[in-house]
Amino acid sequence: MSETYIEETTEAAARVASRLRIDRREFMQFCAATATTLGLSTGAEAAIAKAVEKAKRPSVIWLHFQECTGCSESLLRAEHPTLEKLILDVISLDYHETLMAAAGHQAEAARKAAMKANKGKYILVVEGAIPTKQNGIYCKVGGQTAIDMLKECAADAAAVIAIGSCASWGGMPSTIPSISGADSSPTGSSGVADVLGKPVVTIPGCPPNPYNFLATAVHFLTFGKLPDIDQLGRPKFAYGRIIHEHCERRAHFDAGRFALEFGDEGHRKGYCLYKLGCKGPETYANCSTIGFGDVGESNWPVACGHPCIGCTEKGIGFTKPIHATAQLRGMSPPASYPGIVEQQGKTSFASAAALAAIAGAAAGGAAMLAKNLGKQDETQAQKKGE
Ligand code: FSX
Ligand code: SF4
Ligand code: F3S
Repeated sequence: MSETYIEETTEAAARVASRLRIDRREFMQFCAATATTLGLSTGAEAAIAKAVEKAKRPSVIWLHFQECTGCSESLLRAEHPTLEKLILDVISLDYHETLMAAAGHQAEAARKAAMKANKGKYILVVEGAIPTKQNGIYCKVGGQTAIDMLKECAADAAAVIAIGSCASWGGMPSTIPSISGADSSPTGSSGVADVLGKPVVTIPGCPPNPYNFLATAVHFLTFGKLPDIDQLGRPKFAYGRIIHEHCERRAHFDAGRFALEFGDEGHRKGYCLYKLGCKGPETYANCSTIGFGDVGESNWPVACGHPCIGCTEKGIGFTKPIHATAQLRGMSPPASYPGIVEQQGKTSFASAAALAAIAGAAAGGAAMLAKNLGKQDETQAQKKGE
């Protein structure tokens, strides 16, 4: 990087910092963290700093349907004072039902005016599922069904982002009640892509991590396009790996140390939560690497001592029983997967090697793993007085 470039970046950062009334270093830290979250190479923070300073903020129209407003809450109530300032600086939030001062006809007029003024250029963000049963009568805003409002707003949008699991795939409102004969949710709650009949960017999570939205918006601002997505519309930078891969309790999983009950010794010692139903091994998200709300450590479910419920993952979150154990990818339990708590000497080398493979351990570590699995059981049995 040339000296001029560094100087220009420093000046750009100083201008944004003064505009937001935050420290310049804090702003550069944000740019560096966003570049890292996006998986960009070193130096990309300079491009981000310049884009945030210069680029015209994209107009955002934010709709709310079947949801709890947790997506907006997590975005705007972060402990860190700069987060919401940055969000509101990076985008121009022109219509947001729960934040705008306008109400009734005034609010509807504001939405139409923003759509007209930014035709073909605005980003449509949708929070909440869309009820589709009985022509969508279960959710109406200003007399219009969610289905009609979504279609109307999506028609002239430059990009559509479904924020939260509800908008991504139906989320909690799409849960099928456990009564006989029910084969769908009472209101037919659906995700945005299903209603529009075309793929959209999805940022699942209940609520989703605000940084994933912010990083997506910054990517749009810096490169003029949305980040690469997977087949479910999820940005690959955030949903490319399972939580289990980078979990801080992973060493305990590999060594066979598990919490068996809430509050037991293993739980108090921070052991792996797999046996309590942690869905980290089958859930794609970056919770274990970026945390939530910028409040420091212990700021994601597993760090707080609760198993991941798979809230980002269709078919897992709000669907799979909360204490059911996760499917370990790459093998089919129970045939090839050993009982994690086995007497020492009973765990076969082959089954331990298979576990070691899925756990990412080297094959050579399998013997040690088998030993540890046995030891774990022995210790736990001794403590229980068995
Ligand atoms: Fe709530 Fe959003 Fe969950 Fe849904 O987040 S936190 S119910 S994903 O749409 O408001
Ligand atoms: Fe972490 Fe859950 Fe994996 Fe255990 S099972 S290592 S708690 S993600
Ligand atoms: Fe959700 Fe699991 Fe992350 S419950 S917030 S995907 S740790």
